Amino acid sequence: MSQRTLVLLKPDAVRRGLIGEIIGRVERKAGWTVSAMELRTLDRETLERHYAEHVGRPFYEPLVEFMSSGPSVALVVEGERVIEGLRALAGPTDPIAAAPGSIRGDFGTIVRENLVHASDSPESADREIKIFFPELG
Ligand code: IDP
Ligand code: MG
Repeated sequence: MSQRTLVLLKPDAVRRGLIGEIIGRVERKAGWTVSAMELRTLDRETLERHYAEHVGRPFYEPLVEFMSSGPSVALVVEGERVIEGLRALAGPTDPIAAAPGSIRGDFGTIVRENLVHASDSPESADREIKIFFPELG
């Protein structure tokens, strides 16, 4: 079942020079391909759309501050069960709870600065791809 998912390499990942490391892990999965990519500092409006479900939560404002603090890399990745697969590659939200071998488990310690975003469902992937790459609709 080939799918598309929206991945963000968050500002901490870019600042720490982990773009290649993280994209390398994605590329090494058989048959997965990067089909769109852009380096860009995200503005509040884009982040409010992207994180709409979290607006008003206590962690929302600091999350937007962090996510707009420097450039991110936005990617569309395509391939077999890539939505579920990218969430597994990333690991759970809390990097301390994330297993070693996952991106968050290998590189993170702070919940907010957990290196990557990956769409959590086909509906989220469609919605999020439209935000970052409207031309892919
Ligand atoms: P996810 O990225 O694993 O899907 P979500 O619950 O959708 O996690 O939260 C979005 C992002 O908000 C997380 O990746 C993390 O950066 C941040 N976040 C979530 N919960 C907390 C929290 O309790 N404290 C600080 N930041 C949080
Ligand atoms: Mg989420």
